[in-house]
Amino acid sequence: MPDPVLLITGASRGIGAATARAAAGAGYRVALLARSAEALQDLADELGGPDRALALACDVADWDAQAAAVAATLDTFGRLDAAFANAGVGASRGFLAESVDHWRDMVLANVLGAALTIRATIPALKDSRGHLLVTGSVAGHKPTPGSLYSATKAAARSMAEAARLELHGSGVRVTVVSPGTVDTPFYDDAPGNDPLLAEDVAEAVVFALTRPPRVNVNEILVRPTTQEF
Ligand code: NJP
Repeated sequence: MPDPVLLITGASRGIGAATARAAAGAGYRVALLARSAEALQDLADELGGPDRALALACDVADWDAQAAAVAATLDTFGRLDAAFANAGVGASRGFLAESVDHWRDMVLANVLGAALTIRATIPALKDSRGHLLVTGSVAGHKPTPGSLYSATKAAARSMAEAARLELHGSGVRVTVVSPGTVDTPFYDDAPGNDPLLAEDVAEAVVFALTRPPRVNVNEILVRPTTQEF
């Protein structure tokens, strides 16, 4: 059995990069997608180079780019066992805050981008009876005042459940990983006291990935112990 292959969007830093490191440590080969080509290549080199990690510069809002990245993954590694739709963008709260252009980029990355990852990977995941994972958020469970970001993450969570229902019977598992505050470049300065580290979320992803095939961990909600909401 060749080593399994995990495709990760938003792999250039933060939760995606930490998940790539954790999954590589658990024996996965990884396909790394984001727009920052140099950061992806540095991470691919760190994880063992072309036999173990593939850097694929890609805007998740671009269907042709995502389809090409999945095709390149299959060409290089010959299989796809799991896909983690993790790329995402935040925004300040307030319907009068942020620019309309920033809102557009956020909605395209968090909602359309995740949908395109699902669309691009479903055929290969059905072939491998694989695993689809989506990054949600505590904010997707409960809107916060003036947060369009919350709405995008509610959509991501709903999309994952829609995919689970569509894929029922195919052997493909679907997991939403919904973190509270994580200290990543997502924030200039992560709020609260003692936030999660990217590695904490990465461990949750690898936990779901490495359960036996009969076990589908549908959702992991993980907050810092200090976080109330
Ligand atoms: O954020 P950050 P996190 N096309 O900024 C990529 C969610 N979350 O790791 O393209 C392709 O360090 C970007 O790469 P680049 C959050 O909503 C977080 O914390 O090179 N890639 C980078 O790799 C998101 O869904 C917290 O700029 C695009 C990555 O996304 C996920 O966790 C709490 C892209 C962002 O890395 C990872 O966020 C929570 C595009 N169009 C949920 N746009 C938290 N940090 O507290 C962005 O509940 N990326």
